Amino acid sequence: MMNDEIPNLDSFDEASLDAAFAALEAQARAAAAALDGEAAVEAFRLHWLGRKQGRLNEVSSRWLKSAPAEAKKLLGMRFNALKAAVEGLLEAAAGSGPSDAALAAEAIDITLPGTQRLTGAEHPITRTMNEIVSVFAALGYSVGVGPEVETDFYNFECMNFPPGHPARDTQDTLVVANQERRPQRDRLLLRTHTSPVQMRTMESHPPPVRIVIPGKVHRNEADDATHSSMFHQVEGLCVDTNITFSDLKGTLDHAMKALFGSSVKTRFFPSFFPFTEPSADVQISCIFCGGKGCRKCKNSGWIELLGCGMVDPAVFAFAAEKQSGYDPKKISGFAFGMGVERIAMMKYGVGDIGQFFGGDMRFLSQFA
Ligand code: FA5
Repeated sequence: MMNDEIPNLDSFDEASLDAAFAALEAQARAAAAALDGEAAVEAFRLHWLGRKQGRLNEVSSRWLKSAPAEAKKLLGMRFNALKAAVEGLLEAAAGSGPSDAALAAEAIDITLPGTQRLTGAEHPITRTMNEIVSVFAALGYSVGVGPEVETDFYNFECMNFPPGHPARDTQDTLVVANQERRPQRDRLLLRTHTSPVQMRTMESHPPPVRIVIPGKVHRNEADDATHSSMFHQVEGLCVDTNITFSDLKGTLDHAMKALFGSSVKTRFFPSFFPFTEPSADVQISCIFCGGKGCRKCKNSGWIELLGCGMVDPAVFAFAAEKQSGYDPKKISGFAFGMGVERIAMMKYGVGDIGQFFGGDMRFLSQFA
């Protein structure tokens, strides 16, 4: 960018002025043609148009000031023309973007394979839980949720497990530490089942109620192939006038057929839960051998899948403290609760419950 110093002018006739200005414009054009990058364009601007040390400023002070009065007009016109030419060059250089060489250096090879992003997929437990919920949603059930950290009252007492009742031992419980000073019913624990949400629903909604409640539960149990200390359940509750055990059987038989195929049979075995009376365990015909007997069903032809029963009047009595409509003389209902992992293991032929939670992508990607 270094050009010669601006020479002094000896003669100010038209031809000399033309030659002097043409020489300067040629210098500017040559410099502008070689510009590469923003920094070079800025240097060009300063070199030619800079207020104090720019070449045009120097032309002005050297030539205009020493020019005789009659030449000033001619010189001024040429000066303005040169300035306009330099500004034009600058504008073209600034707007023309990076040079071919700069573009070539930055070029990318669009024929190279791209980076593959993994798309997410529903976890098999989430998928199974959603599938169960949608079977009941199609029957007109709404969906509810409740807290995972629950009080002793909701998890046990109002579900008819009084303090010290031996049925509490069937659900070995993880409790929150240092709550000895609280009344027992207010002490916090990790809910051992989704059944407390039955009561939370009834307390906030008068009958009729039809609701399914998916969620996570915790028990202080040693992990093995079919047990986990954290697992998921889907609870169901239906309360209305004239709800009978036949309604319960018909509903669950339909749900099992929807989940496992229309050839599946169900049978109901007497069982015990403090919050239902009568209570039953539901078994389905073995989906692996069609009921003939195999290793999976321990040669019985049946697999136990969930618990259920008619809502115990003692549970309605707790609900009626907040919602008078739950008068067991006027209404009745059924409830059920199923383990999501057990159902997912059956549906997908998974032999070890721990695989759902191990985070092994080789296992999980099979469900993507
Ligand atoms: C209950 O939890 C009752 N609340 C179910 C119920 C609801 C009965 C409403 C009547 C009316 P149970 O403890 O059997 O019941 O557990 C229900 C299901 O959870 C079991 O059938 C099983 O599939 C699953 N389950 C229980 N413990 C575990 C565990 N440690 N790991 C994985 N799944 C489990």
